[in-house]
Amino acid sequence: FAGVNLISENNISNKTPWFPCHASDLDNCNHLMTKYEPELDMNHPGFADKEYRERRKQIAEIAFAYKYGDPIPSITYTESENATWQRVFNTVLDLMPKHACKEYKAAFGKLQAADIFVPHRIPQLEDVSSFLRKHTGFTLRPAAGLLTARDFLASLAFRVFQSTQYVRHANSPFHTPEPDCIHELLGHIPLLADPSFAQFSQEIGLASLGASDSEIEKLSTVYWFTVEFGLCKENQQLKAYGAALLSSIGELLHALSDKPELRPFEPASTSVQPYQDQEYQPIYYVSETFEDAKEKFRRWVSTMSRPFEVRFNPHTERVEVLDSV
Ligand code: TIH
Ligand code: FE2
Repeated sequence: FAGVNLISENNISNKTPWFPCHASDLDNCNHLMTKYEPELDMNHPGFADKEYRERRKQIAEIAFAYKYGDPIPSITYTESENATWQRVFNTVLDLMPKHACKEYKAAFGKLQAADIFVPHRIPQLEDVSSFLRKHTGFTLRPAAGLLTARDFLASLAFRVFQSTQYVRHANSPFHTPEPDCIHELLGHIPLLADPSFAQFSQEIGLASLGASDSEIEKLSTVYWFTVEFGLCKENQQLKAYGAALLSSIGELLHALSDKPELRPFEPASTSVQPYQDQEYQPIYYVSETFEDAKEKFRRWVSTMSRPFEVRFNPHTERVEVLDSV
């Protein structure tokens, strides 16, 4: 797919940015952001740890070599990596009953029943991918690190979640500013097994295909304040559904304390709220339910400027472009 030629209002031909049209095109959607690399960021807990940086490189190679259709290679995690997982896993077990939304808890139970979520070893992405496929059709691809928003969001359109496979540094188990597999597994995986949430995630992805840079920025801000840091209500009580809250005990307790500001999720304003990603968030957005968040999101997306619609055909794993406007 080479880009749609569009004639804009003043008759200037604009090219829509390239976007993947088939799940196999995601082989080209693996561009990394350089933020937080242990090699480059002096504040990274792994910056002075040569062994850690070597390990990161080794695991990143798997992601760079990965092609559509390959099984995800398994990793032999070290004792120390498994111990880090266990520390976070146990705190999630402690806090989840009170603070996680019901959809997260239900899927978490299924992952335990399937013997994928156990305290003493890090789950393998291939097993998790098969589990998700059975529940919502989502699958995983290994990612080498923090991807560009455009590449990351595009994969969601195909119900593909790009997941890191390395483990956070042992010195910072309860909060890290970059994604790692503990964040993906304990944060994202349970809700990707929930049909309503999976649909919401895919719709963010579909809206991103061929979007302008400023629209990508807005969509990734919506993603940030919902999928990563979202709060919701259950019987008048606040619960967490955001992955970055559920994988970080430190931030989860901060979000549910009286310190941060809470605002209702409204895509038009949420999408332009600046955020920082080094420290805990000062503002969180609260959704009534996933269905409500989805409806609001749909209404807002329909005001975006893209002059065509897309739909995903699950039989062919292809995105079809419909000339609509
Ligand atoms: N802060 C999360 C954690 O510690 O698990 C990781 C991140 C996810 C998204 C941005 S940072
Ligand atoms: Fe994440």
